[in-house]
Amino acid sequence: MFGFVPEQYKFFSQEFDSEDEILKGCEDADYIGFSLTSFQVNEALRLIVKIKKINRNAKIIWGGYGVNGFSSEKIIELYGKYVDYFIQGPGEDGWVRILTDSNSPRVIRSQIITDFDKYPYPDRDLIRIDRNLKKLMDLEGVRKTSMEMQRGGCPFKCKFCAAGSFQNKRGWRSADNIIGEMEILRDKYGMDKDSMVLMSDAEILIDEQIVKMAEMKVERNIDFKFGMNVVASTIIQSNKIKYLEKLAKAGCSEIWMGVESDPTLMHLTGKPISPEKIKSAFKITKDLGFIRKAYFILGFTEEETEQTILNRIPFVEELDPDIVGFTIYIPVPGSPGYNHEKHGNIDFEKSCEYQNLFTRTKTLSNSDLRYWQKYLVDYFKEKATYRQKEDTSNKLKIGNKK
Ligand code: B12
Ligand code: SF4
Repeated sequence: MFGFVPEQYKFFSQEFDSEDEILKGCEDADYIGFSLTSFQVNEALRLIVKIKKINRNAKIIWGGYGVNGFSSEKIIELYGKYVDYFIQGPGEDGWVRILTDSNSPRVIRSQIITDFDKYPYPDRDLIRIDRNLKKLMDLEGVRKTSMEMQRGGCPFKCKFCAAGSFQNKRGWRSADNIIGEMEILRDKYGMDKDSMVLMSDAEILIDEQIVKMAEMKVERNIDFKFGMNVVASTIIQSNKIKYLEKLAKAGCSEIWMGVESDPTLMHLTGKPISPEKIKSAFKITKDLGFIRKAYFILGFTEEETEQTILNRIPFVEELDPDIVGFTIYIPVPGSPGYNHEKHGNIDFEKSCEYQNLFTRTKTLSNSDLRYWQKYLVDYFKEKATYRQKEDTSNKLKIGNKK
Protein backbone atom coordinates (compact mmCIF):
# COMPACT_ATOMS: atom_id res chain seq x y z
CA MET A 1 0.00 0.00 0.00
CA PHE A 2 1.22 3.54 -0.75
CA GLY A 3 3.61 4.93 1.83
CA PHE A 4 4.26 1.69 3.64
CA VAL A 5 7.56 0.54 2.14
CA PRO A 6 10.88 2.35 2.46
CA GLU A 7 11.40 2.38 -1.34
CA GLN A 8 8.55 4.88 -1.58
CA TYR A 9 10.46 7.41 0.51
CA LYS A 10 13.36 9.78 -0.01
CA PHE A 11 15.02 11.45 2.96
CA PHE A 12 16.92 14.72 3.00
CA SER A 13 18.60 16.68 5.76
CA GLN A 14 19.76 20.26 5.38
CA GLU A 15 22.77 19.31 7.41
CA PHE A 16 24.08 17.15 4.57
CA ASP A 17 22.06 17.87 1.43
CA SER A 18 22.21 21.02 -0.67
CA GLU A 19 19.05 22.93 -1.45
CA ASP A 20 19.29 21.80 -5.09
CA GLU A 21 19.40 18.15 -4.02
CA ILE A 22 16.41 18.64 -1.73
CA LEU A 23 14.39 20.43 -4.42
CA LYS A 24 15.23 17.79 -6.99
CA GLY A 25 14.09 15.12 -4.55
CA CYS A 26 10.75 16.94 -4.15
CA GLU A 27 10.03 17.23 -7.88
CA ASP A 28 7.92 14.10 -8.20
CA ALA A 29 6.77 13.71 -4.59
CA ASP A 30 3.10 13.29 -3.68
CA TYR A 31 3.64 14.12 0.00
CA ILE A 32 6.47 16.15 1.52
CA GLY A 33 6.96 15.93 5.27
CA PHE A 34 9.00 18.40 7.32
CA SER A 35 10.19 17.69 10.86
CA LEU A 36 10.65 21.02 12.56
CA THR A 37 11.58 22.79 15.72
CA SER A 38 10.50 26.43 16.02
CA PHE A 39 14.03 27.37 15.03
CA GLN A 40 13.58 25.85 11.57
CA VAL A 41 10.11 27.16 10.68
CA ASN A 42 11.18 30.18 8.60
CA GLU A 43 13.67 28.15 6.59
CA ALA A 44 10.94 25.59 5.89
CA LEU A 45 8.59 28.34 4.68
CA ARG A 46 11.24 29.57 2.25
CA LEU A 47 11.77 26.05 0.97
CA ILE A 48 8.04 25.52 0.46
CA VAL A 49 7.83 28.60 -1.78
CA LYS A 50 10.55 27.06 -3.98
CA ILE A 51 8.97 23.59 -3.91
CA LYS A 52 5.63 24.98 -5.05
CA LYS A 53 7.33 26.35 -8.19
CA ILE A 54 8.46 22.87 -9.27
CA ASN A 55 5.69 20.71 -7.80
CA ARG A 56 2.38 22.46 -7.20
CA ASN A 57 0.47 19.33 -6.32
CA ALA A 58 2.53 17.81 -3.53
CA LYS A 59 0.82 17.89 -0.14
CA ILE A 60 2.97 19.52 2.54
CA ILE A 61 2.91 18.04 6.06
CA TRP A 62 4.58 19.46 9.14
CA GLY A 63 5.34 17.74 12.43
CA GLY A 64 7.58 18.23 15.45
CA TYR A 65 7.94 20.80 18.22
CA GLY A 66 7.69 23.68 15.74
CA VAL A 67 3.96 22.89 15.53
CA ASN A 68 3.24 21.18 18.86
CA GLY A 69 2.92 24.30 20.98
CA PHE A 70 -0.02 25.98 19.20
CA SER A 71 -3.76 25.38 19.17
CA SER A 72 -5.22 23.96 15.93
CA GLU A 73 -6.72 27.35 15.07
CA LYS A 74 -3.49 29.21 15.69
CA ILE A 75 -1.34 26.84 13.65
CA ILE A 76 -3.72 27.14 10.68
CA GLU A 77 -3.76 30.92 11.06
CA LEU A 78 0.04 31.09 11.20
CA TYR A 79 1.07 28.61 8.50
CA GLY A 80 -2.09 27.20 6.91
CA LYS A 81 -1.44 29.14 3.69
CA TYR A 82 1.69 27.11 3.05
CA VAL A 83 1.08 23.79 4.74
CA ASP A 84 -1.68 21.26 4.04
CA TYR A 85 -1.52 19.13 7.20
CA PHE A 86 -0.05 19.43 10.68
CA ILE A 87 0.71 16.55 13.03
CA GLN A 88 0.87 17.48 16.70
CA GLY A 89 2.27 14.91 19.12
CA PRO A 90 3.39 11.46 17.99
CA GLY A 91 3.45 11.18 14.21
CA GLU A 92 3.23 7.44 13.58
CA ASP A 93 -0.55 7.08 13.29
CA GLY A 94 -1.24 10.61 12.03
CA TRP A 95 1.07 10.13 9.05
CA VAL A 96 -0.70 6.91 8.05
CA ARG A 97 -4.06 8.61 8.44
CA ILE A 98 -3.09 11.41 6.06
CA LEU A 99 -1.88 8.92 3.46
CA THR A 100 -4.93 6.71 3.69
CA ASP A 101 -7.87 8.98 4.54
CA SER A 102 -8.78 11.72 2.08
CA ASN A 103 -11.09 13.21 4.74
CA SER A 104 -8.35 13.53 7.30
CA PRO A 105 -8.51 16.80 9.30
CA ARG A 106 -5.79 19.34 8.55
CA VAL A 107 -4.54 19.32 12.11
CA ILE A 108 -4.19 15.93 13.76
CA ARG A 109 -3.56 16.01 17.49
CA SER A 110 -2.42 12.49 18.31
CA GLN A 111 -2.63 11.16 21.80
CA ILE A 112 0.22 9.61 23.71
CA ILE A 113 1.18 6.18 22.41
CA THR A 114 0.83 3.67 25.21
CA ASP A 115 1.95 0.52 23.40
CA PHE A 116 5.17 1.27 21.59
CA ASP A 117 6.04 -2.35 21.10
CA LYS A 118 3.58 -2.65 18.23
CA TYR A 119 5.50 -0.16 16.07
CA PRO A 120 8.53 -1.15 13.97
CA TYR A 121 11.95 0.12 15.02
CA PRO A 122 13.15 3.38 13.45
CA ASP A 123 14.55 2.78 9.98
CA ARG A 124 18.04 4.22 10.34
CA ASP A 125 19.00 3.27 6.76
CA LEU A 126 16.15 5.41 5.46
CA ILE A 127 17.42 8.48 7.32
CA ARG A 128 20.95 7.71 6.11
CA ILE A 129 22.40 7.42 9.58
CA ASP A 130 25.83 6.59 8.15
CA ARG A 131 26.26 10.32 7.45
CA ASN A 132 25.59 11.25 11.09
CA LEU A 133 27.87 8.48 12.34
CA LYS A 134 30.67 9.73 10.11
CA LYS A 135 30.15 13.37 11.10
CA LEU A 136 30.33 12.58 14.81
CA MET A 137 33.33 10.31 14.34
CA ASP A 138 35.12 13.13 12.47
CA LEU A 139 34.19 15.70 15.13
CA GLU A 140 34.54 13.76 18.31
CA GLY A 141 36.43 10.59 17.41
CA VAL A 142 33.65 8.39 18.79
CA ARG A 143 31.05 6.19 17.12
CA LYS A 144 27.95 7.90 18.43
CA THR A 145 24.24 7.72 17.76
CA SER A 146 20.97 8.09 19.64
CA MET A 147 17.87 6.12 20.53
CA GLU A 148 14.93 6.52 22.88
CA MET A 149 14.11 4.46 25.96
CA GLN A 150 10.86 6.16 26.78
CA ARG A 151 8.67 8.48 24.79
CA GLY A 152 6.15 11.23 25.01
CA GLY A 153 5.90 14.37 27.00
CA CYS A 154 7.02 15.13 30.50
CA PRO A 155 4.98 15.30 33.70
CA PHE A 156 6.90 18.38 34.83
CA LYS A 157 6.41 21.95 33.74
CA CYS A 158 9.76 23.67 33.61
CA LYS A 159 9.35 27.23 32.50
CA PHE A 160 11.85 26.93 29.64
CA CYS A 161 10.95 23.56 28.14
CA ALA A 162 8.40 22.52 25.51
CA ALA A 163 8.65 18.79 26.22
CA GLY A 164 5.36 18.83 28.11
CA SER A 165 3.64 21.03 25.53
CA PHE A 166 1.61 18.33 24.00
CA GLN A 167 1.47 15.57 26.54
CA ASN A 168 2.21 15.47 30.20
CA LYS A 169 2.58 11.70 30.34
CA ARG A 170 5.32 9.35 29.30
CA GLY A 171 4.90 6.47 26.89
CA TRP A 172 6.75 3.30 27.77
CA ARG A 173 8.67 0.72 25.85
CA SER A 174 9.13 -2.76 27.28
CA ALA A 175 12.64 -3.88 28.17
CA ASP A 176 12.47 -6.55 25.40
CA ASN A 177 11.57 -3.92 22.86
CA ILE A 178 14.42 -1.58 23.90
CA ILE A 179 16.91 -4.45 23.87
CA GLY A 180 15.74 -5.52 20.40
CA GLU A 181 16.67 -2.08 19.06
CA MET A 182 19.98 -2.13 20.95
CA GLU A 183 20.85 -5.43 19.28
CA ILE A 184 20.29 -3.81 15.90
CA LEU A 185 22.59 -0.94 16.91
CA ARG A 186 25.23 -3.50 17.90
CA ASP A 187 24.87 -5.93 14.99
CA LYS A 188 23.96 -3.69 12.09
CA TYR A 189 25.47 -0.34 13.04
CA GLY A 190 28.63 -1.52 14.77
CA MET A 191 28.02 0.06 18.17
CA ASP A 192 30.67 -1.64 20.31
CA LYS A 193 32.22 -1.13 23.73
CA ASP A 194 33.97 2.05 22.58
CA SER A 195 30.77 3.54 21.15
CA MET A 196 28.33 5.88 22.83
CA VAL A 197 24.56 5.95 22.52
CA LEU A 198 22.81 9.11 23.65
CA MET A 199 19.38 8.40 25.03
CA SER A 200 17.55 11.20 23.28
CA ASP A 201 14.61 11.13 25.67
CA ALA A 202 13.98 14.44 27.36
CA GLU A 203 14.41 12.75 30.76
CA ILE A 204 14.46 9.10 31.71
CA LEU A 205 12.17 8.21 34.61
CA ILE A 206 14.03 5.20 35.98
CA ASP A 207 11.64 2.34 36.66
CA GLU A 208 11.47 -1.47 36.58
CA GLN A 209 11.50 -1.67 32.76
CA ILE A 210 14.69 0.37 32.63
CA VAL A 211 16.28 -1.87 35.27
CA LYS A 212 15.18 -4.99 33.41
CA MET A 213 16.65 -3.49 30.23
CA ALA A 214 19.95 -2.97 32.10
CA GLU A 215 20.06 -6.62 33.19
CA MET A 216 19.21 -7.87 29.71
CA LYS A 217 21.82 -5.61 28.13
CA VAL A 218 24.52 -7.30 30.20
CA GLU A 219 23.14 -10.81 29.53
CA ARG A 220 22.98 -10.22 25.77
CA ASN A 221 26.52 -8.81 25.58
CA ILE A 222 25.45 -5.42 24.30
CA ASP A 223 28.39 -3.47 25.56
CA PHE A 224 28.15 0.02 24.10
CA LYS A 225 28.15 2.86 26.59
CA PHE A 226 25.21 5.17 26.98
CA GLY A 227 24.24 8.41 28.66
CA MET A 228 20.94 9.88 29.74
CA ASN A 229 19.16 12.91 31.17
CA VAL A 230 17.54 12.51 34.55
CA VAL A 231 15.75 14.92 36.88
CA ALA A 232 18.00 15.04 39.96
CA SER A 233 15.17 14.65 42.46
CA THR A 234 14.00 11.38 40.84
CA ILE A 235 17.21 9.43 41.51
CA ILE A 236 18.03 10.07 45.15
CA GLN A 237 15.71 7.58 46.89
CA SER A 238 17.47 4.41 48.12
CA ASN A 239 15.70 2.08 45.64
CA LYS A 240 16.72 4.38 42.78
CA ILE A 241 20.35 4.24 43.90
CA LYS A 242 20.22 0.45 43.48
CA TYR A 243 18.78 0.95 40.01
CA LEU A 244 21.59 3.35 39.16
CA GLU A 245 24.15 0.71 40.18
CA LYS A 246 22.58 -1.70 37.68
CA LEU A 247 22.57 0.94 34.99
CA ALA A 248 26.26 1.64 35.61
CA LYS A 249 27.03 -2.08 35.25
CA ALA A 250 25.10 -2.08 31.97
CA GLY A 251 27.33 0.61 30.46
CA CYS A 252 25.55 3.79 31.49
CA SER A 253 28.61 5.98 31.84
CA GLU A 254 27.11 9.47 31.82
CA ILE A 255 24.28 11.14 33.71
CA TRP A 256 23.12 14.61 32.68
CA MET A 257 21.18 16.82 35.04
CA GLY A 258 19.60 20.23 34.54
CA VAL A 259 20.56 22.34 37.55
CA GLU A 260 19.48 25.48 35.69
CA SER A 261 19.75 28.02 38.48
CA ASP A 262 21.64 29.26 41.49
CA PRO A 263 20.22 28.04 44.82
CA THR A 264 18.19 31.20 45.49
CA LEU A 265 16.12 31.18 42.28
CA MET A 266 15.71 27.44 41.80
CA HIS A 267 12.10 27.46 42.96
CA LEU A 268 11.25 29.60 39.91
CA THR A 269 12.38 26.98 37.37
CA GLY A 270 9.19 24.92 37.63
CA LYS A 271 11.36 21.80 37.92
CA PRO A 272 10.81 19.68 41.02
CA ILE A 273 14.34 20.22 42.32
CA SER A 274 15.92 21.97 45.28
CA PRO A 275 19.54 22.82 46.03
CA GLU A 276 19.68 20.00 48.60
CA LYS A 277 18.28 17.42 46.18
CA ILE A 278 20.68 18.55 43.50
CA LYS A 279 23.64 18.22 45.87
CA SER A 280 22.52 14.79 46.90
CA ALA A 281 22.09 13.62 43.28
CA PHE A 282 25.54 14.87 42.31
CA LYS A 283 27.10 13.15 45.30
CA ILE A 284 25.35 9.83 44.68
CA THR A 285 26.27 9.76 41.00
CA LYS A 286 29.86 10.72 41.78
CA ASP A 287 30.17 7.86 44.26
CA LEU A 288 28.83 5.48 41.60
CA GLY A 289 31.49 6.62 39.13
CA PHE A 290 29.30 8.31 36.51
CA ILE A 291 30.55 11.17 34.36
CA ARG A 292 28.14 13.90 35.45
CA LYS A 293 27.09 16.88 33.35
CA ALA A 294 25.42 19.91 34.97
CA TYR A 295 23.44 22.31 32.80
CA PHE A 296 22.59 25.88 33.76
CA ILE A 297 20.31 28.44 32.06
CA LEU A 298 21.03 32.13 32.56
CA GLY A 299 18.20 34.66 32.63
CA PHE A 300 15.31 32.18 32.86
CA THR A 301 13.65 34.60 35.26
CA GLU A 302 13.59 38.38 35.29
CA GLU A 303 14.88 38.16 38.86
CA GLU A 304 18.29 36.99 37.62
CA THR A 305 20.99 39.45 38.69
CA GLU A 306 24.76 39.64 38.49
CA GLN A 307 24.84 38.24 42.01
CA THR A 308 22.60 35.24 41.28
CA ILE A 309 24.75 34.48 38.24
CA LEU A 310 27.90 34.65 40.34
CA ASN A 311 26.26 32.44 42.98
CA ARG A 312 26.56 29.63 40.45
CA ILE A 313 30.34 29.55 40.89
CA PRO A 314 30.49 28.21 44.48
CA PHE A 315 27.47 26.03 43.73
CA VAL A 316 29.21 24.40 40.75
CA GLU A 317 32.35 24.00 42.84
CA GLU A 318 30.36 22.23 45.51
CA LEU A 319 28.55 19.94 43.03
CA ASP A 320 31.84 19.19 41.29
CA PRO A 321 30.38 18.02 37.97
CA ASP A 322 32.72 16.62 35.33
CA ILE A 323 31.17 18.76 32.62
CA VAL A 324 29.25 22.01 32.92
CA GLY A 325 27.29 24.06 30.36
CA PHE A 326 25.74 27.54 30.47
CA THR A 327 23.00 28.47 28.04
CA ILE A 328 20.81 31.58 27.82
CA TYR A 329 17.05 31.37 28.23
CA ILE A 330 14.82 31.76 25.21
CA PRO A 331 11.05 31.28 25.50
CA VAL A 332 10.20 28.52 23.01
CA PRO A 333 6.66 27.89 21.72
CA GLY A 334 5.05 25.16 23.78
CA SER A 335 6.96 26.00 26.96
CA PRO A 336 5.17 27.50 29.99
CA GLY A 337 7.31 30.64 29.63
CA TYR A 338 6.14 31.33 26.06
CA ASN A 339 3.40 33.85 25.41
CA HIS A 340 2.64 34.34 21.73
CA GLU A 341 1.51 37.95 22.17
CA LYS A 342 4.81 38.80 23.83
CA HIS A 343 7.19 36.41 22.12
CA GLY A 344 5.67 35.85 18.68
CA ASN A 345 8.18 38.22 17.07
CA ILE A 346 11.33 36.54 18.37
CA ASP A 347 13.60 35.67 15.48
CA PHE A 348 14.11 32.00 16.30
CA GLU A 349 16.08 31.49 13.14
CA LYS A 350 18.84 33.72 14.49
CA SER A 351 18.63 32.21 17.98
CA CYS A 352 19.64 29.06 19.75
CA GLU A 353 20.01 28.05 23.36
CA TYR A 354 23.53 29.46 23.45
CA GLN A 355 22.81 32.89 22.01
CA ASN A 356 19.85 35.12 21.31
CA LEU A 357 19.23 38.83 21.11
CA PHE A 358 15.97 38.84 23.03
CA THR A 359 16.39 37.80 26.66
CA ARG A 360 17.11 40.34 29.38
CA THR A 361 16.19 40.62 33.05
CA LYS A 362 15.18 43.48 35.33
CA THR A 363 18.83 44.33 35.92
CA LEU A 364 20.76 42.64 33.12
CA SER A 365 20.74 43.52 29.43
CA ASN A 366 21.02 40.87 26.74
CA SER A 367 24.70 41.67 26.26
CA ASP A 368 25.23 41.45 30.05
CA LEU A 369 23.81 37.93 29.94
CA ARG A 370 26.14 37.00 27.10
CA TYR A 371 29.07 38.55 28.95
CA TRP A 372 28.34 36.50 32.08
CA GLN A 373 27.80 33.35 30.06
CA LYS A 374 31.27 33.74 28.57
CA TYR A 375 32.64 34.58 32.00
CA LEU A 376 31.31 31.34 33.47
CA VAL A 377 32.43 29.25 30.50
CA ASP A 378 35.94 30.76 30.85
CA TYR A 379 35.90 30.29 34.60
CA PHE A 380 35.09 26.60 34.22
CA LYS A 381 36.94 26.10 30.94
CA GLU A 382 38.41 22.77 32.01
CA LYS A 383 34.90 21.41 32.48
CA ALA A 384 33.13 23.18 29.61
CA THR A 385 30.76 21.11 27.47
CA TYR A 386 32.17 20.01 24.13
CA ARG A 387 30.07 22.61 22.32
CA GLN A 388 31.28 25.45 24.57
CA LYS A 389 34.94 24.46 24.63
CA GLU A 390 36.98 27.16 23.01
CA ASP A 391 40.16 25.15 22.62
CA THR A 392 41.23 23.41 19.44
CA SER A 393 39.43 20.18 20.37
CA ASN A 394 36.10 21.80 19.48
CA LYS A 395 35.39 21.53 15.78
CA LEU A 396 31.83 22.87 16.22
CA LYS A 397 31.13 26.60 16.20
CA ILE A 398 29.27 27.85 19.27
CA GLY A 399 25.78 28.86 18.27
CA ASN A 400 25.67 26.42 15.37
CA LYS A 401 22.12 25.15 15.57
CA LYS A 402 22.83 21.81 13.93
C1 B12 B 1 17.28 14.95 21.52
C2 B12 B 1 16.95 16.41 21.31
C3 B12 B 1 17.89 17.19 20.64
C4 B12 B 1 19.15 16.60 20.05
C5 B12 B 1 18.88 15.79 18.79
C6 B12 B 1 19.77 14.56 18.82
C7 B12 B 1 19.44 13.58 17.75
N1 B12 B 1 20.41 12.84 17.39
O1 B12 B 1 18.32 13.46 17.30
C8 B12 B 1 20.04 17.87 19.80
C9 B12 B 1 20.97 18.06 20.99
C10 B12 B 1 20.86 17.88 18.53
C11 B12 B 1 18.98 18.97 19.84
C12 B12 B 1 19.23 20.22 19.34
C13 B12 B 1 18.34 21.27 19.48
N2 B12 B 1 17.18 21.25 20.19
CO1 B12 B 1 16.38 19.65 20.91
N3 B12 B 1 15.49 18.25 21.73
C14 B12 B 1 15.76 16.98 21.82
C15 B12 B 1 14.64 16.26 22.62
C16 B12 B 1 15.14 16.04 24.05
C17 B12 B 1 14.15 14.95 22.02
C18 B12 B 1 13.82 15.02 20.53
C19 B12 B 1 13.57 13.64 19.97
O2 B12 B 1 14.40 13.04 19.31
N4 B12 B 1 12.41 13.07 20.28
C20 B12 B 1 12.04 11.74 19.79
C21 B12 B 1 11.25 11.85 18.48
C22 B12 B 1 10.84 10.48 17.95
O3 B12 B 1 10.09 12.55 18.79
P1 B12 B 1 9.74 13.92 18.08
O4 B12 B 1 10.94 14.61 17.63
O5 B12 B 1 8.79 14.67 18.90
O6 B12 B 1 8.96 13.37 16.78
C23 B12 B 1 7.66 12.80 16.87
C24 B12 B 1 6.56 13.84 16.65
O7 B12 B 1 6.93 15.17 16.99
C25 B12 B 1 6.18 13.70 15.21
N5 B12 B 1 6.95 14.36 14.16
C26 B12 B 1 8.10 15.01 14.22
N6 B12 B 1 8.46 15.44 13.01
C27 B12 B 1 7.52 15.04 12.15
C28 B12 B 1 7.40 15.23 10.78
C29 B12 B 1 6.28 14.69 10.13
C30 B12 B 1 6.15 14.90 8.66
C31 B12 B 1 5.30 13.98 10.86
C32 B12 B 1 4.15 13.41 10.18
C33 B12 B 1 5.44 13.81 12.24
C34 B12 B 1 6.54 14.33 12.87
O8 B12 B 1 6.36 12.30 15.00
C35 B12 B 1 7.52 11.85 15.72
C36 B12 B 1 7.29 10.42 16.12
O9 B12 B 1 6.16 10.31 16.98
C37 B12 B 1 13.49 17.33 22.57
C38 B12 B 1 12.55 17.31 23.75
C39 B12 B 1 11.50 16.22 23.59
N7 B12 B 1 10.99 15.74 24.65
O10 B12 B 1 11.15 15.79 22.50
C40 B12 B 1 14.28 18.62 22.44
C41 B12 B 1 13.66 19.80 21.70
C42 B12 B 1 13.00 19.30 20.44
N8 B12 B 1 14.82 20.60 21.32
C43 B12 B 1 14.61 21.87 21.38
C44 B12 B 1 15.56 22.86 21.04
C45 B12 B 1 15.22 24.27 21.43
C46 B12 B 1 16.77 22.52 20.43
C47 B12 B 1 17.85 23.50 19.93
C48 B12 B 1 17.34 24.76 19.29
C49 B12 B 1 18.81 23.78 21.06
C50 B12 B 1 20.01 24.59 20.64
N9 B12 B 1 21.11 23.97 20.37
O11 B12 B 1 19.94 25.78 20.59
C51 B12 B 1 18.63 22.62 18.94
C52 B12 B 1 18.12 22.88 17.54
C53 B12 B 1 17.77 21.72 16.71
C54 B12 B 1 17.33 22.18 15.36
N10 B12 B 1 18.06 21.79 14.33
O12 B12 B 1 16.37 22.90 15.22
C55 B12 B 1 13.21 22.18 21.85
C56 B12 B 1 12.33 22.65 20.69
C57 B12 B 1 11.29 23.65 21.15
C58 B12 B 1 10.57 24.21 20.00
N11 B12 B 1 9.46 24.85 20.29
O13 B12 B 1 10.96 24.13 18.88
C59 B12 B 1 12.80 20.82 22.52
C60 B12 B 1 11.31 20.50 22.48
C61 B12 B 1 13.29 20.90 23.98
C62 B12 B 1 12.91 22.18 24.67
N12 B12 B 1 13.87 22.97 25.09
O14 B12 B 1 11.78 22.54 24.83
N13 B12 B 1 17.84 18.53 20.43
S1 SF4 C 1 13.39 20.31 31.39
FE1 SF4 C 1 13.20 18.10 31.72
S2 SF4 C 1 11.94 17.91 33.57
FE2 SF4 C 1 11.62 19.96 32.78
S3 SF4 C 1 9.78 19.84 31.48
FE3 SF4 C 1 11.62 19.60 30.17
S4 SF4 C 1 11.91 17.40 30.02
FE4 SF4 C 1 10.56 17.75 31.79
